[in-house]
Amino acid sequence: MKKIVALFLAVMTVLCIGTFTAFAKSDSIGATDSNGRVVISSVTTAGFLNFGEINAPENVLDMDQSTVTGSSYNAGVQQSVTLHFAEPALICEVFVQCKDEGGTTNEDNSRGTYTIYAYNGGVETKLGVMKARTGTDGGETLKLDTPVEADSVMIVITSWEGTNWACVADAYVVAESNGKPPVAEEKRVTVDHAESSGFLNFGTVNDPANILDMDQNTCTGSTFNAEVEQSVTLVFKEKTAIEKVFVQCKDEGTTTNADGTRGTYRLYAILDGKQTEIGELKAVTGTDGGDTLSLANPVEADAIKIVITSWQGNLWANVADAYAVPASGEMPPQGGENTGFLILLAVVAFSGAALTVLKYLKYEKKY
Ligand SMILES: [Ca+2]
Ligand SMILES: [Ca+2]
Repeated sequence: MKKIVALFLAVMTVLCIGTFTAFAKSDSIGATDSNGRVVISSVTTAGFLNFGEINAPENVLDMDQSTVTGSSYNAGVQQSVTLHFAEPALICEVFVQCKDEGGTTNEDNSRGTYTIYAYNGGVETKLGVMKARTGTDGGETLKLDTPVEADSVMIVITSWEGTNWACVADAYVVAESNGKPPVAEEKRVTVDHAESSGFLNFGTVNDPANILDMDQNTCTGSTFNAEVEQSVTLVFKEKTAIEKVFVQCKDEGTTTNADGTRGTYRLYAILDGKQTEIGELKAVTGTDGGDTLSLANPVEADAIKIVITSWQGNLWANVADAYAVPASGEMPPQGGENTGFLILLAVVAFSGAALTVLKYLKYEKKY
């Protein structure tokens, strides 16, 4: 019985430690490490023979020049090493070095050439050609004139001299500044047209199209009327998953509410004619006006409707500008949100089982 319990406890400990290690690892994944290098989630190779650990693709991540991935040069196939990023990043440098085998073949102290490509959602960009530099201070850095957004980088061996393995010993990619591509804030969903309802029509003065020009002086609206639905709708060119909506009202120099707002907007996503409330925003005025609604999960929509639900003062109930931001694709990893909870469940279950066994043992001893 004791043996069984000991075995159970050992298995439980290993499982718990394993789970925690996996969790800690996945939790620490970010765009870059402390050196500003892009975090690599996996490495794959093509065109090399497989010699197991000796030329495992991961050897290119240990910054140990004596471990490599590669095999004899074969000009008939594409021999390459691909670094897959944990998250897409804006990159500015690629470093590659080959094994230092004491001797060099080419006059310039290199063994061959690498051609470097960046991929972003399957779209290929050739970044440049580098020498396969050897020597203990080996390696070469390809600096990019303009940062490139990428989710992976491929190093292709395009020439090799001598009989030594065509290989990559180490490689890393440096991210521009914080490494996050400047996506979400810049991108806006393409709008086909804007519509309004519940306002009096004053022609160009309150034309619905005024909310598309990002000019806070032009707006659509009229005196607040609680009896009708006063709204503005952005009709998208095509169905789009969105993650943010920005709305600002006209800056008229004064504010009515203590918090610098004029009223409230209630926002709806419209999909196939069905409208779903997605949240509320303050009608923020002032030259730095505007407020952004960030959605916890992307919502698919054909259109966004902004309804004015309250308004203070005599100024027009209005919308000056609005836009929606498409979902960036930086979705949390599948199940990522639940990992912590699952671990907690596992630990509780294991602990419960362990306690039961221990209690049973005590009971057995007693009687
Ligand atoms: Ca290495
Ligand atoms: Ca405007």
